[in-house]
Amino acid sequence: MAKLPILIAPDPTLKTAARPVETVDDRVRQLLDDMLETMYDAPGIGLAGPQVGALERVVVIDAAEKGAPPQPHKLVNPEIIWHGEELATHEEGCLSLPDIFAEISRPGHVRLRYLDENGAEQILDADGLLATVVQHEIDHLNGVLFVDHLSNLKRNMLMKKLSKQMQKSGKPRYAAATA
Ligand code: GNR
Ligand code: NI
Repeated sequence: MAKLPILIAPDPTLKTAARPVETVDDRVRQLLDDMLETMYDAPGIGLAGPQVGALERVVVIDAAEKGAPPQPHKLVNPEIIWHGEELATHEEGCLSLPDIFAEISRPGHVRLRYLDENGAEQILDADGLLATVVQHEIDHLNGVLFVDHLSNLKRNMLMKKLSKQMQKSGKPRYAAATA
């Protein structure tokens, strides 16, 4: 197991679509384990390949309530095959957009097809927070961040806030950014 560095926006990798996994082998299983460790450590309730620099369609999620037993999901090549008509609104955050939050509306119920860590096809029905996180993670696989669902005005405002925060934090990638 290893903790992986998480990319922070605006990193071009986060805007790039990820390629499907061809074979679920030991390398992919190791990546999924490392991603779960990274997610729990962060802490977060989801993490997608591109966030750790892997442009592959892999996702880990654990949206179990606090105090409940852990419910890790490892999803390879996840695809939404159905979504309900009703929208649900949740406040979203993202490990690649630290301390940025916004309310986002998405289908409240989705059905997913994916490969598990043994390469077997599975179906997952998700509602509530899990449905939100599944859609947030599949967006990452397509180079989409939750702020991309907002108006340009709101997104620009939040990205400016992030840039200021990162400069203040002294993270080397941001030290040279213009004020
Ligand atoms: O940890 C996370 N919490 C969260 C809260 C509401 C909606 C989506 C998320 S996912 C996020 C972790 C993350 O950035 N996954 O890509
Ligand atoms: Ni995210």
